[in-house]
Amino acid sequence: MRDTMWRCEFLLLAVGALASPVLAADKVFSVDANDTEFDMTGVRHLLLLDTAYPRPLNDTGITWGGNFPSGNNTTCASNINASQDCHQGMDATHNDNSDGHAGFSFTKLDANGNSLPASSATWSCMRDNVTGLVWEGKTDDGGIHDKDNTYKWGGKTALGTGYGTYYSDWDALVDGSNSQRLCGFSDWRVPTRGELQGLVHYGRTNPAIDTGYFPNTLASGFWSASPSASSSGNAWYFRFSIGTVNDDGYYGDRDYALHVRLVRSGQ
Ligand SMILES: [Ca+2]
Ligand SMILES: [Ca+2]
Ligand SMILES: [Ca+2]
Repeated sequence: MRDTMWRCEFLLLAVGALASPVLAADKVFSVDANDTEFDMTGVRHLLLLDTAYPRPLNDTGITWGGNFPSGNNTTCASNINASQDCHQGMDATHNDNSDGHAGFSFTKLDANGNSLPASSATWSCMRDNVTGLVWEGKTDDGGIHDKDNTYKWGGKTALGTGYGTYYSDWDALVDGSNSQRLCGFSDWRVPTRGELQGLVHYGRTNPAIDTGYFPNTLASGFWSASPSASSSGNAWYFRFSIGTVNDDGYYGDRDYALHVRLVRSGQ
């Protein structure tokens, strides 16, 4: 199992290196090598989906490391083993909390897509300055962007159509965001599994996301647009409670009522 793990990590690194020289390569080490329920089939799917991910990846948000011979090193300053997550990637090279925790870099956008200062108390969307993606801001106003809304899987912009059951629950969110030109854009869609993982802040929990830029995020499951390749009744989601994939390391039944945060890409 361990040998297979390393091989997969190498492949992920190779894919990322081709995609961008700014890769935060240690993202792949978020997989727990001691997790006996870890699903190698899932890693293969991740490879396939992320091969078409032509942009830099975010780092993990983890800024501390283990400390020899025991405990944690909260500043990542004197670890014996220098090959820890906190020494690698954007969190090490661009550690600036003024634009999002450590290596994360976000810009708040108003409803028309204009950039706002970091101090702005209200905003509609968040631009990820590392990945280039723009994310829908959730609300608590009972509207289509309300944080409490849930959906079954498979509406507009879901991937792999025609393979199994596709529900249309989130169509009102996709169509509504496009028709209102949320933040100036009309190409909103449900994120791929790789894009959604890029939002996970592995340095915190409940929710595992940068809450300074992503308020109104429930510590719960969020669908990706990515179906399971091995089961027509399932699809991939992330638990933003602790940042793991699905409930059990596998994938979720498409009739689960989960949340959705839309994304858009391009210029
Ligand atoms: Ca790192
Ligand atoms: Ca930052
Ligand atoms: Ca609400």
